[in-house]
Amino acid sequence: MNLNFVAGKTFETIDPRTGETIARVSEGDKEDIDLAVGAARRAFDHGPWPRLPGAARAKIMHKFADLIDQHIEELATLDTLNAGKLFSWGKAVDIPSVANTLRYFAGAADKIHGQVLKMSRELHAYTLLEPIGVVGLIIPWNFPSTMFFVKVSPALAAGCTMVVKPAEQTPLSALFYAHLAKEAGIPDGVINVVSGYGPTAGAALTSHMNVDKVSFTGSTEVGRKVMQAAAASNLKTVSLELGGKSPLLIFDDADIDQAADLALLGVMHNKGEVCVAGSRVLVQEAIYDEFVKTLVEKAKEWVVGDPFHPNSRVGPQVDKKQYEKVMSYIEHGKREGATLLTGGKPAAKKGYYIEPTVFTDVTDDMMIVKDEIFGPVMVLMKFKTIEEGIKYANNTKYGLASGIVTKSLDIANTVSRSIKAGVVWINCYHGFDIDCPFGGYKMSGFGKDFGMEALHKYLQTKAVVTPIYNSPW
Ligand code: TXE
Repeated sequence: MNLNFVAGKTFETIDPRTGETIARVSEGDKEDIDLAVGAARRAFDHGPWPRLPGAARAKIMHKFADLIDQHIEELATLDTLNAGKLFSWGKAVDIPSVANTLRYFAGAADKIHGQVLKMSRELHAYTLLEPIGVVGLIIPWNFPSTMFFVKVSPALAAGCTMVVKPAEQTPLSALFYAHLAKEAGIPDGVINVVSGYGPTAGAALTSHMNVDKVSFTGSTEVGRKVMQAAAASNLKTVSLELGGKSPLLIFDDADIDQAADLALLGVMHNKGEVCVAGSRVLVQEAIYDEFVKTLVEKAKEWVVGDPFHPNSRVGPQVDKKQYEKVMSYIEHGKREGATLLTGGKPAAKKGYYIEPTVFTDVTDDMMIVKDEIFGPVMVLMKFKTIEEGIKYANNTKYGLASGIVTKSLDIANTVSRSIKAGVVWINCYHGFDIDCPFGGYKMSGFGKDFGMEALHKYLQTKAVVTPIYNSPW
């Protein structure tokens, strides 16, 4: 582990509860990415990791997971301090799940095999699944631990070596994980973490000639740049998990209490800084008025406050830039003529806290309806028929996630097949599991994180063909 980068520069990392500096972190740039890619290349071309039996890789991955379990408190603390995430959630859910993500993919490491093919001619052929090589993993700040492991774990299981670029807002837990990887016995050069900014360190990774694949989670804008850099350099493969403006459709037969709880969970969880946030809530007209009353009442349960406090449900936005972005959308919504049902203001004098906010009386062309806000802001719309609900739900450039609340199996089946999104949650929201493939349709990107599909992103197929008997091929 080398925490001193070439130029010796550092940048501040802040505590969003106060806006104050927690620490200065080494700032990696192009030269550091070069060194890290060089180390990963050597580890891939000559090191033990890709050559170990899968079971041996799995054993080390299990040790890595056990070490995470031993440090749950510290890791949850780092993500709360650095990203404003709820400590109770980090301790109970986020950090234990990342250890389990490692274990899930460790379980696959010794089950990676090709197929014997039935050829139409006198040829014997089979496929080998080989690790893709050196991978660049660029991760965002909203789930610093989860995103680190949804990318690192399948890449490790596949036998790849990697350079991870954590978001500049949240480098702390990633650096801790690099330290634990070493302690677990991951060989040198296999996981390289370079903290730094996107346009410098991140861009250097995406355009590097010696990187074979980039897996990126972040904004749609930058996703586009990642593809361009890949195309302009060595045509490395790319997978992208980008933004969303996900719809939650609530039908007339829904239990209103349950629906209001789900709607709030959908968009307020992790203070709305969730790519799958159910930020557009579409309610069928017969229950609309009653739903609004219940929702506004229940919004009060989403207490804003210090994410270390056990009663808080909404922490601060990650930094000043995101806070200002969300506040400016709220101001836009007011100016564009939407009705503010609740919230709409900063929630504290210090730090980046924003009140849970709900707008209604919106139209399709409003920015608050079209754009990903990435904060605790819901827009509420009314629809008449099932067809109209589906039309509104699909009226977005994004296609990451969606939800349906209904008691009718017919509605659930019809609507889930009509929505253009990578996941449909029926009578639940944020129903994630490591076994369930996750990734977008449309401009929300392509390539799945989670599930066995994620492992296959880090593998490539080689066909091996030989004559069955000595024929003149
Ligand atoms: O994202 P960026 P930002 C959305 C969300 C948010 C908006 C902006 O709407 O408000 O994006 O957030 C790295 N080459 N999402 O500006 O810039 C960067 O360093 C290579 C949704 O933080 O996309 C970080 O590691 N990499 C999203 C990562 O990309 C570059 C999560 C994400 O940052 C780069 C985050 C470049 N040119 C934001 N520029 C989700 N899908 O969950 C930046 N990066």
